[in-house]
Amino acid sequence: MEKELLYPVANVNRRNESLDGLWQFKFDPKSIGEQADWPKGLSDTLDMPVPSSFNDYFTDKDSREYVGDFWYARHFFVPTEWQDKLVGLRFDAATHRAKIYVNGQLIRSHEGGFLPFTAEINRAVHFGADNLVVVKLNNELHRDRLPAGDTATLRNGHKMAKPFFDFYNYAGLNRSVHLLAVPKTRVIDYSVTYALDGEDATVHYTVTANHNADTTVRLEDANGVVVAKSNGSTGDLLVANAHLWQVGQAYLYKLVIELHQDGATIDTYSAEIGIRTVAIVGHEILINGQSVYLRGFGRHEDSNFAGRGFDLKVETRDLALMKWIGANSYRSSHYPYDEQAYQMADKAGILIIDEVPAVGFKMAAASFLGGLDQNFFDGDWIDSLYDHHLDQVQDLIKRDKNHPSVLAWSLFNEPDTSSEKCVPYFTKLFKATADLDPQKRPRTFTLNEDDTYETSHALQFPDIYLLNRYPGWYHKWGYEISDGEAGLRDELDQWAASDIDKPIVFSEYGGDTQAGLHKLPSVMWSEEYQTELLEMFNRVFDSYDFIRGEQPWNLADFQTVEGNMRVDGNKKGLFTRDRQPKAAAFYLKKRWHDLPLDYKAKGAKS
Ligand code: CKX
Repeated sequence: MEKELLYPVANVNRRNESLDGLWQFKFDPKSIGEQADWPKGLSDTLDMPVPSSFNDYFTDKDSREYVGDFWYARHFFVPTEWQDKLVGLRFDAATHRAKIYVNGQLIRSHEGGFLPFTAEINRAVHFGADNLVVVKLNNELHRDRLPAGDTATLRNGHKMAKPFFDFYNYAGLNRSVHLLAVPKTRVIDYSVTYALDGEDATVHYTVTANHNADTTVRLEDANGVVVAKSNGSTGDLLVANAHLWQVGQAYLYKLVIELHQDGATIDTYSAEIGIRTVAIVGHEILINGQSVYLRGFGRHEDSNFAGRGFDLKVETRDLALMKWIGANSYRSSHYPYDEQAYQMADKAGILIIDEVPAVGFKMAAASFLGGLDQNFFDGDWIDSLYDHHLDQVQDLIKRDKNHPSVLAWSLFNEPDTSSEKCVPYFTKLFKATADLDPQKRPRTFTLNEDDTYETSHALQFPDIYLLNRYPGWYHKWGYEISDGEAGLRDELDQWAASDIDKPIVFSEYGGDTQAGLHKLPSVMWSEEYQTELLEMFNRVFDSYDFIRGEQPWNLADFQTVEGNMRVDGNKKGLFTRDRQPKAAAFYLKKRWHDLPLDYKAKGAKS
């Protein structure tokens, strides 16, 4: 079960019970928990909601900023009827590293705070009785882990997070916990690829089971009518008059996989899929062969109280805001989001650039936030970091490969590519991940301001260029914005003069804006300045044919470390942290609703 990442379902063969709710919680600043028998039960605990980050419930600063080991526990009941099944605990995310104990026994460990894992617990569990799960978590940051950072120790002995990235290091059981029971012979993975032929489509599927069994697969349309069937662990489902998944007009089929032995159905797994193709041809991003101009956002899983805890209510509001403003895409900056976000995007026809938490791979990011000066890819942490990085790309693609919403894989955010020292790492990672996605979707990463056509040593790697650019904010700001625009055009003129024949998407740009601050004429931080800044970028985007997408930073204001560049967080949101529009949101709404989906396509109306 350890390497199985299928999203939990409940059906005639499978059980899936939620363990969300109030858990016991306790800090362990001296890391004594294991010697003190905490795996057998916690005493003197607080109540902590799951899913949630622990940080923002506390009213004292030492607790909110706590870095180190901390523990969660709760009781759960396992029915006797599950004795012939494999029983597991599935953590949708535990940030950043976890050890899982059941009834005092260590079951498994996991590194990485944004991807799911399952602990198989049969050897420890009491059937027909009460059980105890105790989780030891740790939220320290290190240079050889994702996301990258340091953990400092203050003179008073308290540890402190020093992220090399610009979002608050929220931690805890940030996503749901499930109690699962699955058949001993079962489906452990599946994948689909698509070929379109006129009005028809072929869905090529592969089902992986852990033991031999007869496999049947059927495809049901949105009304539950079976439109194609096949036998065997790999095969083709031929769909006449296929209803394609389109951007903004999603259509989902249900893929139903069954395993049979001796005439009995021993496992069933079903999931929604969308028939569509993805291709990059020259400057075009093609979905089903049709050019799509991206508009949308970089986002964060971030909200009041729950921190980075996934909240369906916030995700629902965010999707409503994206629909209102005319967005068709987002980047899961800077980590994989909760799986429910992808299911919701599948239904809404939203495209996702799906990112691993490879953020902070740049020492300038550390000095921007704290002060260091060395090339990141020259550090002695690189080999160990690479192993963690590859592991997370593998899990990301395994987890998300069947979502029609996933457009591309983003393997880094703003790594330092301004020196050739990055090249061996990039070469190895791009090679090792080339065949992971059966749909062969584009792989990419964002290029920071310092990494231009002239300076980057990694331009050979991405299939789409993602540019994060901040003229008008981090340089050439305020009254100098016209020089910022001229400089941006100079850079784009170099791209235009090059022989590079790939799309460019602006994956970050914008400026911090205090909601409610109005100034005539504008000044930085005012709502008027944010609109003027976006207008400047849009003039530039409209002048270059190869720019095929715009994703301003950020959908909403979000929390960061405190510092002299931040007033209670990053305020570059088009919406406030409580998801209300700033003035620039109305401006973008007009632009994005007016732009055709295939803006700039060859032969398209503009
Ligand atoms: N890009 C100069 C990464 C994001 C940050 C954004 C910002 C930076 C800018 C790089 O995670 O939030 O500073 O607003």
